[in-house]
Amino acid sequence: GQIIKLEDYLPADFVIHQVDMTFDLRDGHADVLTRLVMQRREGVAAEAPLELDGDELSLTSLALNGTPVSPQNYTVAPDSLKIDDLPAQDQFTLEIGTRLHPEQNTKLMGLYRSNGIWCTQCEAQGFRRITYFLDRPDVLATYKVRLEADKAAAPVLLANGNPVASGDLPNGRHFAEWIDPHLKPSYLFAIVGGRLDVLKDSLTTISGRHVELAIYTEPGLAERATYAMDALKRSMWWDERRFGREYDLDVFNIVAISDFNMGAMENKGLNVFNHKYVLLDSETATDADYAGVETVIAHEYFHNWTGNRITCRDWFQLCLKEGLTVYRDQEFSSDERSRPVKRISCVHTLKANQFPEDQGPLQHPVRPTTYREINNFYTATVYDKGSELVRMLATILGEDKFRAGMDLYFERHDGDAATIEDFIACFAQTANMDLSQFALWYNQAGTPRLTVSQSYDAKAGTLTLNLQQQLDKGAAGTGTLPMHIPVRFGLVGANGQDIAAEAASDDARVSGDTIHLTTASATIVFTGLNQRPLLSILRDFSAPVQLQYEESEADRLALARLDPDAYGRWRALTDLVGDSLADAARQWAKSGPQTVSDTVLGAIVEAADDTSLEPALRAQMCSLPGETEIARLVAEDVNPEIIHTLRLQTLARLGMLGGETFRSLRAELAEPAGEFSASAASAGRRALRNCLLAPLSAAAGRPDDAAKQYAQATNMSDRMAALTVLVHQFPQELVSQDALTDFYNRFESDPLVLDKWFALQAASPNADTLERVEALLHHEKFKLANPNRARAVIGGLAGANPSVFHRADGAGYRWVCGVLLQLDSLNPQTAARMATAFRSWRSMNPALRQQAEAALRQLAASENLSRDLRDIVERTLK
Ligand code: HT7
Ligand code: ZN
Repeated sequence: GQIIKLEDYLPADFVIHQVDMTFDLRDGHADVLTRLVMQRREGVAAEAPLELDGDELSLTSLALNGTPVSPQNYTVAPDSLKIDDLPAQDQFTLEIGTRLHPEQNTKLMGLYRSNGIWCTQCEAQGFRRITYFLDRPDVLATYKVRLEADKAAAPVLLANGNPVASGDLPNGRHFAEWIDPHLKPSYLFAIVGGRLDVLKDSLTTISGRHVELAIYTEPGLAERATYAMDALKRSMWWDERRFGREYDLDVFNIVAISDFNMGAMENKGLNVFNHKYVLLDSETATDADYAGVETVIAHEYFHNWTGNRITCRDWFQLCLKEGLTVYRDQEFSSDERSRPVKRISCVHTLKANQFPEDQGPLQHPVRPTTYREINNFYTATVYDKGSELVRMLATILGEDKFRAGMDLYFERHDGDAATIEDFIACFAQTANMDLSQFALWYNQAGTPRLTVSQSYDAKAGTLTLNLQQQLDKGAAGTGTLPMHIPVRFGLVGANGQDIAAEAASDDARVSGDTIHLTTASATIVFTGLNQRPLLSILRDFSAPVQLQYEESEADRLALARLDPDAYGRWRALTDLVGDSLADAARQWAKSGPQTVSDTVLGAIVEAADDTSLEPALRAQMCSLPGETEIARLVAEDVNPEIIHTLRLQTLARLGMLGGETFRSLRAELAEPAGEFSASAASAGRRALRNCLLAPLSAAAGRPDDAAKQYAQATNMSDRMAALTVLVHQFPQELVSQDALTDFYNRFESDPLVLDKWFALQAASPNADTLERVEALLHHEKFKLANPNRARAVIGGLAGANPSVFHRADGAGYRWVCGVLLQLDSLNPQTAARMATAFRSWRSMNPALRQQAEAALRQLAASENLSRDLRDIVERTLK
């Protein structure tokens, strides 16, 4: 496939001032008439033709200024339309007719039907599947849209912007017209039509604008959008208070859709969501689902300013909207919930998803410079590392200067298609700082190693810290220059309080609680210390680096107990537990079974029981790292089978050691029936109670507690926690099979809950899982074309079941590749995303590496691979 390069960027030859579209929606096909008011950009050669993008399109008419274009003057193909002989300077109108077949659109890009509902997905390049267009984010226009459909089939007709007209038409049809007064790129275009229920509300913005809010769902489900609506209103208020950003239309509509490639889409005034991120109640959704809905609702809403009003000049700048908007949604959740708990969960996600990407074959900088398929760049690096870069900027500048930079960005670039350079320039100006070294973070791929060593001189009362940064060249081949790394820290005294740290001779590299490391190596001396402090390093995970720090077990244990910074306590304990498990796994592979020390497990028990900490944090501290996480720490020659057994045995030993404590905690934390609250505090108590069930059950070697919890559960968090223990720890027991059957019978008609049922079985670490998963593919409720269902089964196995995916005989790899090939013919984007499960194949042991490579090479040899899947497979093999 063709490689697109950032360095080749040129503005389009033509501008589009106005877009008017009419959609005639019918069963079987949709006719689209698009009227573009265009003009050649100043300075462009008069003879330059107009080249429009298309994708699988069929042209039905073409007229220039009202007159059909003669066939000699244009060349048309499904993926392009080239028109010659256009006016040299004047404005002209181009009318383009296209016929679409939404029911056959299984790629779910462009116009498609989901359970009968007409809906669109245009980011990144879906608009070109609706009409021929300059389908690029720097072409901004205002849009007017008219929708016509059968009134019974589609009583609701929605588009971007504000509604301006509606009425009846002959033959039981009707129409609706919408105008979006804001300039927007085509990727933010959306229409929806169908039989939909609605949950309505309204809000008055800070300047007094009345906004009608509506969440549309499939029939009968609107009530389940209540929490999403509440999250939306809180998001709108928060953006006003925290960033001074106000909403700008009369309506804000959200539509929940069953078939959707990603989480949600921020189309102007008409967000379209995967229904997973809208529909909730306590019986069908876990606390994690609630938190996910809050985050995604906020994220898409925040895009209204960071993404929509200020968009990206080109797709290389994707992190400009995504990294920044993730930062904003994380800040929102931190303010709404618990800041340390949110931060820990983000760091956990970053390490689990972004670190392997950054350290493997799919590595790319936060702002990439080349791509073959842009859909494959909606990655953890662009989103999550992108957010970390914004957070570092806030740390380096401080709250006020950061806010001033954001204000300038909003003011200077409102209505623009901007770049990362534009963004950084705003902060450089308001802070009066040279941020060119910081900007390297956007261009240099990879996770820098931050090596820290310390020495304490009791006589002199000094602590000398040495910090070194090193970035290795990885798959992306980008630069390795030292970057600006803000390292937050604390010096903790024996009494558990921070000691005021004085850097020798007012070292300018130390400012408050932050060391600004800008060189490859730095030595910093702290003076005036009358005791050896505990070094609490990289607090708040102030930079996305791999910390290499020879820290004694005693120091880690002490920090896990004493650090006044909650993140610091979690960091010390999880590093201790993680390293202990990784060391044991490595050693096991060499010389047989190993265990983690009782001291380490005792620290977990102590954290679980520490009532000075909030329960959600205690749950984070006492959950053992997952198998994939342990594999990441082992780093090379990984044996997933050993890790699986080691983890299960460690869980059992933790359950033995914590027995009494864990049981009484579970009793204390039990919630009186009928008193469900979705609040973060209640969710935290459930999280702590539920995370103790796994070790207790493993220690008992019996499913009784889990079976009892399953039977008595009154909410989905408790039910899923119990069912997970049953299915994963006691797969052969009758109670486990009965519980699975009960779960199915209860929720058979609820697709979102059924996804959990499919995923849980695919993630079950058993000898017969592959056979069971194969059978699931033939289950009457399995539909490969539905991305959530496909992700549940393929992702459940490839992403959440390491000991089966990495089976020694390679059957797991072959099974996944086989299903991916089938999925690719329906939905390349989803297939490509699932294929990234192979990204760490080189860290496996030699026998597994060989199996993985063989399976991938066989997949690569398939003739009809999509560009999406081929791009991932070929880069993974490189
Ligand atoms: N900006 C949205 C990205 C998105 C997307 C991208 C490619 C294909 C389908 C898609 N659906 C949504 C989501 C977001 O980050 O807010
Ligand atoms: Zn986004």
